[in-house]
Amino acid sequence: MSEIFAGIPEIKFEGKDSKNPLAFKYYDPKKVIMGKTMEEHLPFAMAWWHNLGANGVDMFGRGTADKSFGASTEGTMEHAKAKVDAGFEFMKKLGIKYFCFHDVDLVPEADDINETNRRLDEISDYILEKMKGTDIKCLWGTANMFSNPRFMAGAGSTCSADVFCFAAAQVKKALDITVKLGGRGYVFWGGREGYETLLNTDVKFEQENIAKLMHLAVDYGRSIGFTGDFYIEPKPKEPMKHQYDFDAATAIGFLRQYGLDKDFKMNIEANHATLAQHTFQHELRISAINGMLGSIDANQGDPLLGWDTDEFPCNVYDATMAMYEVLKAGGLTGGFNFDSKNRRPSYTYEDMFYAFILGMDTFALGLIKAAEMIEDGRIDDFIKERYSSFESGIGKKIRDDAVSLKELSDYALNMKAPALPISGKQEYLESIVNNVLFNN
Ligand code: XUL
Ligand code: CO
Repeated sequence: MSEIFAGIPEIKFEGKDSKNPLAFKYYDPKKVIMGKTMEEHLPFAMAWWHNLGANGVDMFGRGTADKSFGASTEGTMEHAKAKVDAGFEFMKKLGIKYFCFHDVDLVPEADDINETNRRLDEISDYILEKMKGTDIKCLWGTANMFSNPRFMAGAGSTCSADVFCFAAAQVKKALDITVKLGGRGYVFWGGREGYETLLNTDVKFEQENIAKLMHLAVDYGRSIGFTGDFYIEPKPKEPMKHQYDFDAATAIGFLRQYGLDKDFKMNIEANHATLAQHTFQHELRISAINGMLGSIDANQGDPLLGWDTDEFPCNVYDATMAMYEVLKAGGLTGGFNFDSKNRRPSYTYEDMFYAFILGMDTFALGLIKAAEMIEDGRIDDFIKERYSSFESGIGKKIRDDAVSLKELSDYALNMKAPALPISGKQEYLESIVNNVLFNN
C-alpha cells in the first residue's frame, strides 16, 4: 500500500524555538510533568468523521478538501478502506494512540441495516488488522442516531416504537464494534434527543425512553464484556432547538434520576459548553466534583458565532484552565478527542497535520502551565484562606453538622453584625495566571 500523506514525515518534538511547521513545539510525549508523561496525561484521539470524512462542505457550498484518499469512487467499501489506511498513516505520523468513530463514519450506510452491519464487520476486521503491531486503539465509539431521516423525531426519544428498535439495533452494533476494537468508552450524543415545540412533545415520556435505551445499552455492553465508561456528551442546542442533555449539571441530574450514574460519566466538549453559555472550565468542574469527568472533545468555538464551529483549539488560556481542572481531578479515564475540523479554505493534507500540531501543542502548553499554576501554590493557598472561617469555631461546627438553626441564630444575634467576608481578590488571582503563563 502506498503512502497517502507523501512527503509528510513523522512529526517530532523540536522545542519552542523550532520554526519547522511540521514539528511539535511543546508536545514532548515522554516529558514528565507531575509524575506522569505528557502522553499519559494527554491521550489524544482522532475523530474519524472530521479528519477522514469532513471535506469542508457547508450550507452554502460544496466541499473544498479531497478526502477520497486515492479511492476511485467515494461512498464505497473501497473508500471506507482507503479512509482506514489514511487514518492509520495519519495517527502513526503524529503519534496519536486513539480514534473515535460513529458507525456510519466507518462505512457507507446501506438501505438495509443488515447490509450496513455486514459492512461494519468487514471494516472492523480490516481495522483490527491495521491495529496489529501498533499501540493504536479505539477511545470510544458511538452510533449516529441523528443523520438518517428515520431519526427526525429523535432516537431514544422518538414517537415511533419501530424507530426506537432501529436505535437499539445501531447502539448494539456500535457497542459490538467498540468492544472489538478495544474501546475505552461508549458515547451518547443526543443530537436529535430534544424538541422543537412543546405543543407536540411529551417530555416526561421521551426522557423515560431515552433512559430505557441507555439501561438496555448498559446491560448489553456489560454482557459482552465492556468494562469501560458510558458517556453523555451534553449540548444545549443544534440541531434541535432544545436538547435534553443541555449541560453537565442537567445530564448528571438525569443520570441520577434514572439510576444510570454508576455506569455513565460526561464527555465534555468545549464548544458545547460555550453554546450553553458556560465556560469549558465550568463544565469540567461540575463534572469533576460529581465524580463524572470522563472524557473531553477538544475543540473551541468562536465567541462571535452562536453555533458549533468545531475549531481546533488554539486558546492557551482556556486550555490551561481545562488542564487545571483535569489535573485537579486526577486525570481522565477517557481522553482528548479532537472533535474539530479544518476551516474550509485550509483544504490540503498539510493543513490536516498543522491542525493536529496546533491542537496537541495547545493542550501540551495548557498542561505545562496548569502544572505550574498548581506548583506555584498561590491560588490554592488563597482558596484555602478564603474558606478558613469554616476550619474552627462555629464554622467547623457547621461543616460537622454539629449545630442547629437556632444555635446559629443565637450566635448571629450575639454578634449583632458580622465582619465582611475577606476580599475575593479576583484581579490578584488573574495576575498570577498571567504571571505563570508569560513567565518565560
Ligand atoms: C456534535 C458532536 C458529535 C459527538 C459524537 O456536536 O460533538 O460529533 O461528539 O456524536
Ligand atoms: Co463532540
